[in-house]
Amino acid sequence: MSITFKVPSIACEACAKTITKAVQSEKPETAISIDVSTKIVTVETTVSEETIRKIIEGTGHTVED
Ligand SMILES: [Cu+2]
Repeated sequence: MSITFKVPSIACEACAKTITKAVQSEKPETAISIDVSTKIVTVETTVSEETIRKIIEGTGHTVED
């Protein structure tokens, strides 16, 4: 399942790396790509949207509804 999130607090490549690392350390089977310019996070995963959202929020970033 492919899910996209808008994360307006992503400002640079380091933010993207932080989020990528957090998601992949908790859910290693998840493929994640982040477009820093559009602040769109795309994940390919079997876990729920809510789970991924919580991981992203756990890094201090804000996911737009
Ligand atoms: Cu940053």
